[in-house]
Amino acid sequence: VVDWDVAVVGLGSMGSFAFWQLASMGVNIVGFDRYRPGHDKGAGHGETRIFRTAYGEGVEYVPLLQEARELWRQLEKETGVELYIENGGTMFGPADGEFITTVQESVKTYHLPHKKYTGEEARKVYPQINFQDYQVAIYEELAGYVKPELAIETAVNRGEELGGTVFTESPITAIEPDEDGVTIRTADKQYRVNQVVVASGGWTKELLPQINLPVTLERQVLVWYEAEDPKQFTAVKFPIFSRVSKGRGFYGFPTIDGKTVKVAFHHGGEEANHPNDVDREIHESDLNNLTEKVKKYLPGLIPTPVKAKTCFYTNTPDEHFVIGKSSRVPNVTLLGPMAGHGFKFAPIIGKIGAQLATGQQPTLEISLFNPDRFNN
Ligand code: PYC
Repeated sequence: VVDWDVAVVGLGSMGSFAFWQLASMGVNIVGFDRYRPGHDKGAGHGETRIFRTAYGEGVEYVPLLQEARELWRQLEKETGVELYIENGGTMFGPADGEFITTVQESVKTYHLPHKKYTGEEARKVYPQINFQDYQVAIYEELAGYVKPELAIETAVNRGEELGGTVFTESPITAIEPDEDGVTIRTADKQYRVNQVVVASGGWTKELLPQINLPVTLERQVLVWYEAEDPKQFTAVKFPIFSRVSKGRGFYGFPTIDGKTVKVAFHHGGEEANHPNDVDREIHESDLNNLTEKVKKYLPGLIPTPVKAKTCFYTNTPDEHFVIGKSSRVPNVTLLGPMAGHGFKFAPIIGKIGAQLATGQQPTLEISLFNPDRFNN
């Protein structure tokens, strides 16, 4: 006898959306989170997250992003909550850089609405950003930002409304799959389910040691700066931006509070082995390099940080996601780790998780994310 058909372990970015999708299918479903969904202890917080489809990390991601966009809109429609603001996005970097080259390949392959500028042209269109002459900028219409904490809470609430059960403040201490199903344990209880969807990000490695995932955590710091003239940085005037060069990124958002602009580096943070080891304090050294970048690229911001927060990525060796079933464990679907660029995909990854956990073939190609690919 099982307690539920499917359990979702981790109601963060991917898990909350899998929970919604499974509940939408009418599956008898339970979700567990070690904190409260929408918390700031993992990788799903910080007020804003980038959405973009002209993808610099691989052309293969574009169909997933296109369906993710539709599903962001679907959750908004079902709940009446605004989650995705499509204010456009500017990706820029050296013309021959891998990121910009792949952005252009994505645009070309999928006919994505866009404009291409030289650095000099881009400075005229978006004077808020001091594009360099050697850079090119690709402006993409179908880009913008999503609201991470609100999105997670909304997906979980919608899943509950559709019949799902949620346990918050309930850390799972063990996942024990066998040929007939899966036993999952908390500190004082055990439950039996037919299938489990594991979406526990940085905690996945310790929960499923038998998969031996070669992932490492990387601390990241998000920093807010005040704008001299906030009207220049509203979503109407200012797109999200992402500048990648030699594997490291610098990205930012329009103001959402009418005063400050959030920016951050993508990669280049300290490594950690476990979420508990990620340093949550903010240090002077976290802010200095970013402030230098702000001075160089965003002259309309006052280069004194006014707020900062930490989060972490769970990186894979090839920077692609881990999605699917592993041959090492039966009845388990892995949704993540997401290698530091996953949030925007949450609705489609949730849908794929729901398809896999109910024995369906995913409608989109996911072989790039095969959990068995590391051969370790
Ligand atoms: O995918 O654009 C992105 C991103 C920025 C920071 C983390 N991921």
